[in-house]
Amino acid sequence: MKKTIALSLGTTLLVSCGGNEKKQTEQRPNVIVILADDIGYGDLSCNGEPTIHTPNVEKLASRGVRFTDAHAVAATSTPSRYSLLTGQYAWRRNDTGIATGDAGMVIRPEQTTIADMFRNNGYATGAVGKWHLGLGDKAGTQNWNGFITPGPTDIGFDYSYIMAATGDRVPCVYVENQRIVNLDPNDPIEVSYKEPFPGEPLGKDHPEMLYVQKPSLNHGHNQAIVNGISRIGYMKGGKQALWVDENIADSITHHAVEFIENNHDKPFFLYFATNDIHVPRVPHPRFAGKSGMGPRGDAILEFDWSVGQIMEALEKHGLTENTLIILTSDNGPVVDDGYQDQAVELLGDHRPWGPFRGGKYSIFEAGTRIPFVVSWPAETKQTVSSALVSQIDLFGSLANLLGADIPEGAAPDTRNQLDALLGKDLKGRDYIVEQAGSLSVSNGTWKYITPGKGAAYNRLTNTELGNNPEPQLYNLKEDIGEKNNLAAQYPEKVEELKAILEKERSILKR
Ligand code: NG6
Ligand code: CA
Repeated sequence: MKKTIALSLGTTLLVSCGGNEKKQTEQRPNVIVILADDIGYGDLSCNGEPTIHTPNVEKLASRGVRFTDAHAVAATSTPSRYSLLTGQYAWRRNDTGIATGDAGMVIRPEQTTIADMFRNNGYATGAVGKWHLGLGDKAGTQNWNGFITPGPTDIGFDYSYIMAATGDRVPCVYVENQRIVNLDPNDPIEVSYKEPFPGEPLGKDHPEMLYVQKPSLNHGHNQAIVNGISRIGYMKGGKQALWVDENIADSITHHAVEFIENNHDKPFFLYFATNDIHVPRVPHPRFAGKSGMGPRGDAILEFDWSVGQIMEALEKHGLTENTLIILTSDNGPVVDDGYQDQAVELLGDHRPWGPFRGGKYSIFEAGTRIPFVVSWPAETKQTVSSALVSQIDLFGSLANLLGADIPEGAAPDTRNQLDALLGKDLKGRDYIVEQAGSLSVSNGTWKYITPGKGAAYNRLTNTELGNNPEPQLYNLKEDIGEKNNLAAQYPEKVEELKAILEKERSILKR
């Protein structure tokens, strides 16, 4: 397959040398990464849970490869996104944890990202939706009232329309091409993660002002109040620029569709990172009450709608066949992530984590084993693949697809797994490395979790984190729920997997 693609791109290049520029651009696939937030393996009906219906994702999967053993690199957003975009494991650095809303750029301008790779190869590039990778040079020093730099354009994105961090972190505004949208210069915005602004009411003191959603008990989320919801961090001013929570999906989907429309006649790379289904979950009234599971389920339906809008836009421009869509999630699911949205009470029989143990924040499988669909109608057919794949390999695989070189030293951890992604190789990687409180390594059958001092359980979110002072070894083929720790029984397996991890870690010391 790889050969065929290389050949077809090569052939087109020849045609282009003959003077037909248009032909070349027509044949290179557009690439869209749809990155959901906190959607678990079991949250999409294509993965088999009968409790929810996500028809657009099902339609996408019916034209592509649906993976059962695909992984994000980390069980939270910032390190997961960092790894996907840079092709470097986030755990190689110590400053890639969950970013505040005023964090400086986590990915530094001098790094080469997957977006740089596309841009350098003649693609139009866009980032729309949740960012959570920092903006500006250093924490707390951004010029929120002017041009915020460095920003997405410095790491490969020509166009950006983003939320700085998460829905529950200030500033609650959209940033388009590194300027806050709709900002009234007479009402400048101020952001702090250190000190509250005198005179600005906080959620912890004014529960009566939280008319949309209140935080769960002891969860924090009790600082700045925006639209009747208290958030993490402090902000002041910028009233006209504030987003409306129930319109976030509409707004970012609209901008993603607009990016497709503006670039339909040239190859493009779109990184579309939805806000759904992160907290606070405030879906538009057209989805409210539709899932029977409260806002969490309704936000899943809203996510599915966004996917449908992207597919419709492609269809409208005749781009369905030659657009490669990768649909996945940044980390596993969580039910109560800090707001009183009835997610626990209304969950019923739904299993967001599917058959896996743990969830978001966890080194058990549900932390990083995420939904993953690759659809490129010109090249893929409906397949269910148990190949071991990781988001770390999107960079290397797509570089291979383009015949692009990755500069020396960049993206050190990414590998070419294009055949696995397109469903031609059903084995995938030899092993994957995952990160939560501890690190783990899995070869698809055996999984080793390094001993860790962190808490075993997160009582706020009701998650088994998987940390254990003892080494853990699970046979995922026989024990998908990671219940039987076989480390004492198979010390040689522990050594084998530990050695892989040590080798990976030693790359740091080169
Ligand atoms: C946690 C937040 C959680 C969520 C998470 C980041 C509290 C108690 N919990 O600190 O609500 O925002 O960070 O989620 O504040 S992520 O998907 O972006 O990584
Ligand atoms: Ca997330």
